Amino acid sequence: MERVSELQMQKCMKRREISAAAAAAAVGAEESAKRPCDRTWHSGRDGGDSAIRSIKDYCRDRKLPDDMYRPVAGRCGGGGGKFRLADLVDELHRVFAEDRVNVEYVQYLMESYRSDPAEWLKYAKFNKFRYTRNLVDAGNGKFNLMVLCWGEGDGSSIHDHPGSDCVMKILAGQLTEVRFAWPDDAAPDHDLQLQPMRELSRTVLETDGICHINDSMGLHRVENASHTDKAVSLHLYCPPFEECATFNQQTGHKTVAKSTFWSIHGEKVSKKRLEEHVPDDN
Ligand code: 2CO
Ligand code: FE2
Repeated sequence: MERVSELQMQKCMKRREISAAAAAAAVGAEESAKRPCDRTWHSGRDGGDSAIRSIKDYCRDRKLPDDMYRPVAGRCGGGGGKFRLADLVDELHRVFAEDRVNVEYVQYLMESYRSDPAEWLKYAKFNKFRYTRNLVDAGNGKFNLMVLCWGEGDGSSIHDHPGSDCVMKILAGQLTEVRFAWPDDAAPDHDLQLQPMRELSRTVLETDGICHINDSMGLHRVENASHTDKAVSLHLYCPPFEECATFNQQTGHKTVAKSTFWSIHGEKVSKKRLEEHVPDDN
């Protein structure tokens, strides 16, 4: 594996702990930009045991407390029973109460949850024209958790995740994540140039699959390529954001777009409130 450059290291440093994609950063931001849905650990056959070990080793090496990271119910000796959506939310609140959070552990939690429609159906509110964002939990201000509903053929535009880590999990159907390199802002006369954006990778995510992205890993577009099936996904953003940049694939031109909710805690947001923020396709 390539070593990360000094510059990339500095870029990643700021979020090294929150984004303990740190392990990913150690692997190399450049390397991870080439890989879609980079996962810095693999739960494998041991049900996540190695993930917990690697998270704890990471913390120990850096003299960070590791006692808040533990196996969850039903996984690697974490006790029997089911790890429900409510358990996921509780566990997220527990770890995000700390100043620093290991994103590998957040990935582990998101993967450990097994999609059960009975638990998330109340949040799954569709719009026939575009994908919807439905808030499940506002966290403690450090993260938020939402259900996204994708009709047949729906897709986002190419966008960033301003300063945030995004962990996304498929709850139903399939989604395709297309990852792009950032446009080259350094190019002379960038504003005048038409530069098609460079596609880095394309990954089909199946139900219960997860994916992780932050700005150091590139930009992405998510789409439901199916013309017969809807799709639903669960997204955690840390920290939450209210707007992001969207990019024109042909020119790389950037626009700022509001990220609005279609429903909050299962209640549809009023038309008036939605009209105050005309939703952009982000
Ligand atoms: N980031 C997009 C949004 O929050 C969804 S694509 O997955 O990150 O609307
Ligand atoms: Fe996204």
